[in-house]
Amino acid sequence: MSTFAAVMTGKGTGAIATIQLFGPKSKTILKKIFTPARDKSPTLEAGKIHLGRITDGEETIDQVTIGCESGNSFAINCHGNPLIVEMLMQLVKKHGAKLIAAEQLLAKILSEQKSLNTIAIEAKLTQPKAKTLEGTKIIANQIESGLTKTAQQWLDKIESIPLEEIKAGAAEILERSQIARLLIAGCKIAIAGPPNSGKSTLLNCLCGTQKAIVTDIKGTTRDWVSAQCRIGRLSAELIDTAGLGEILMATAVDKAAQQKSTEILQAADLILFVLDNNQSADQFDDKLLDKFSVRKILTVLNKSDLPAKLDAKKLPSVLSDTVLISAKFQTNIDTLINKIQDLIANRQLDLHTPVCFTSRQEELLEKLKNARSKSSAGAVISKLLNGQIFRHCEEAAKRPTRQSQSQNTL
Ligand SMILES: Nc1nc2c(ncn2[C@@H]2O[C@H](COP(=O)(O)OP(=O)(O)OP(=O)(O)O)[C@@H](O)[C@H]2O)c(=O)[nH]1
Ligand SMILES: [Mg+2]
Repeated sequence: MSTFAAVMTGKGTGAIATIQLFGPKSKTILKKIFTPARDKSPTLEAGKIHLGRITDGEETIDQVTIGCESGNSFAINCHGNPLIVEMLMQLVKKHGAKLIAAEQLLAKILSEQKSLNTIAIEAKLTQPKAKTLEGTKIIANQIESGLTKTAQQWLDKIESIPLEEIKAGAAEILERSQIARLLIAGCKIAIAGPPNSGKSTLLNCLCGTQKAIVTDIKGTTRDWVSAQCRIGRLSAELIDTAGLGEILMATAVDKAAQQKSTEILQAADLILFVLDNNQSADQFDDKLLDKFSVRKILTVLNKSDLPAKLDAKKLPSVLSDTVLISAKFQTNIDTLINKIQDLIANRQLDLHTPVCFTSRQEELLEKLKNARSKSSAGAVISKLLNGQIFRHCEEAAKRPTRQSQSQNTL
């Protein structure tokens, strides 16, 4: 097995950074580059922390502490200047370590821990990326209880539980996981509507900053603007699409922007269709609605501070769920936020309930839902608990991430 190194702390400047060395040659490499402050020949045994310097020949690169986690795993805690981190990475590379991304290294370390099943490893890899606190708790709970416990119970009692019960259980988990996914990975909300209705003003109002340019000129937003923000208990990527109103007379550039807008609309978990309440209901072309393949649409009647000229009853039925606000004066935004939450994640989720949270688990539960025999169901459940970790981790191992790419080329 090779020896690997990765920067485990976030990118950019920080007070400290941690480089993890993992693999059979880790200790040998450290003995060549680490000069301890006191004990001149430290054993680097597990559980100890040593203060000292990392040197490249005569040159001292940084003062560090070395955390000895096991015989082949060491944490080099150095100063957080990215230039120092880069020099240390190049030094360990020179001595034989392969530079990889933090997630890949974590996957390797976790895979070595025989006490962890595959769901637990995936949980530990996915948890740092969860977009909401509820999401992190849901994932943590899948290790001891949740999906692990359910899968283990199915496997233990495979002879006595009816196949149909297992299949129904898998279907239920898949269904429930859709809400969990929104809490773990965040959701996408597209803001669409005719030009000048207040889409960009609404984006700015919901994310609390001036992300998108607002003017009274129709078609101000030519491209799409996105912002990450919290909406109640949700973490949402809000995307202000380019005005779709003039779709029929689009120029080539507009067509490209509108094509992008169409893709965004189709990938969204919810569309906020913003209309100007100070204009009549025919302010948009009905053909626009053909672009909406998602079922969840909330019609936002904007500019409630101006006289109402729009008769909501005249709107097509797909736009019948409405909320009246003023984005400019931030009126009724709480009602809008509550409606968004209800539409996206209308159910509270018991945080201990079994859910799946990786594409590998999802694929296996789909197979389980359609299993034809007890033996095939058993094989799928075994894979769920002890199969190879999810594919994208293995692919990531082949394809260096941007972080490790820059480290390799510098
Ligand atoms: N009175 C009033 N004016 C508003 C409100 N919301 C937006 N506006 C105004 O409407 C105009 C258009 O707002 P934008 O947010 O740029 O509209 P848009 O839908 O993004 O427009 P395009 O990017 O051109 O499609 C600006 O002058 C805003 O100040 C509102 O609640 N009340
Ligand atoms: Mg705009």
